[in-house]
Amino acid sequence: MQNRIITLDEFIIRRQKEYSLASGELTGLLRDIGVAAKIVNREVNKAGLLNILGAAGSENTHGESVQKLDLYANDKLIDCLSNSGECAGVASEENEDFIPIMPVDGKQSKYLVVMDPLDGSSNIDVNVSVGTIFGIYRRKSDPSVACNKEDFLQKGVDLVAAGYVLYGTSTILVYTTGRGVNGFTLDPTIGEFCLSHQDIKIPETGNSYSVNQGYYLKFDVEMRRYIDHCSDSNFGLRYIGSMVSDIHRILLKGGIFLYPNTRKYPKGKLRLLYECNPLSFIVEQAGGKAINSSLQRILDIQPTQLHQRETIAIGSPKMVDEMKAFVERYSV
Ligand code: AHM
Ligand code: MG
Repeated sequence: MQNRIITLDEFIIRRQKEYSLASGELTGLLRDIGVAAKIVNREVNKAGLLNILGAAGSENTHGESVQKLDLYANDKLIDCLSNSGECAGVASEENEDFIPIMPVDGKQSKYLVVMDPLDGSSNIDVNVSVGTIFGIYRRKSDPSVACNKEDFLQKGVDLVAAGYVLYGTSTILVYTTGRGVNGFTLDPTIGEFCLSHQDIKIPETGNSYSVNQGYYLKFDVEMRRYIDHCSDSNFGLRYIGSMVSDIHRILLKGGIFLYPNTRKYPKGKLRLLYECNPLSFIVEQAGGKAINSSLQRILDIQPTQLHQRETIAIGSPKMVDEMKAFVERYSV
């Protein structure tokens, strides 16, 4: 058995060497995200010291203004992506519009990042896990000019890479470049993400489901029938309210996550570009499935807006298929 520690940086570089045509840009970009994740992790871990360090919006004891953590994470990620010139633009859940990044030292990057810098941020105040979600696309426009909105409106199936960072009992970064999914746990003693979950495969099925059951009466009848079936089958209900955490559990233990349409969110709540697509890419890479309430594969949906919302059912392949069968049977 191999006990040698493999750091995220080492792993990324090794993978790059397997591609004879790789330019190193994607490698650099993934490493930038790894650095940003460590910085965000440091701040998330300090969140409980709010009363000592100062509440968001106030000034801390050093006279510096204290930012809300989701905005802090957004700024740090954008900083890290801007510094190296490996990224041509960012679209974030926190920004109304995309942000073009100017070339650094004349380097014209062909990659773009879409991200939710701190998903589930309402959980921070109560010490529950939160996460960062990211996706990487190859831009369609000429790299010698600034990127445009159409560059970001690509289907999930065109993702070059996607990942998430879960700030939980440990901090773990999980990513894929379309050739399997690997997880790296942050060892705080050496400040490195170390390979801990190699070639993750989602279980074919599971015995838990994840949905905000408080909205049950607001779901369509076919979704209610499927939820009744989960309950009748004695499946456990697990819902953290932080999608990254729920998906991470499902990836390792099996299960299904649902965010269907409700009266409040007729098209679902979650964002196609920043949440649904990157997580669907990862789950599919691990052998799972992801579809919307109209039974369309998430990764095949053509986005028309940056902040577009989408319904989602994602997780173990057999459970998604079963949900699909319920929708087909009970929808009029
Ligand atoms: P956010 O991006 O504003 O943090 O919202 C996304 C989160 C997901 O992480 C989570 O699964 C969902 O919203 C919870 O929503 P609800 O409270 O409606 O169940
Ligand atoms: Mg979010």
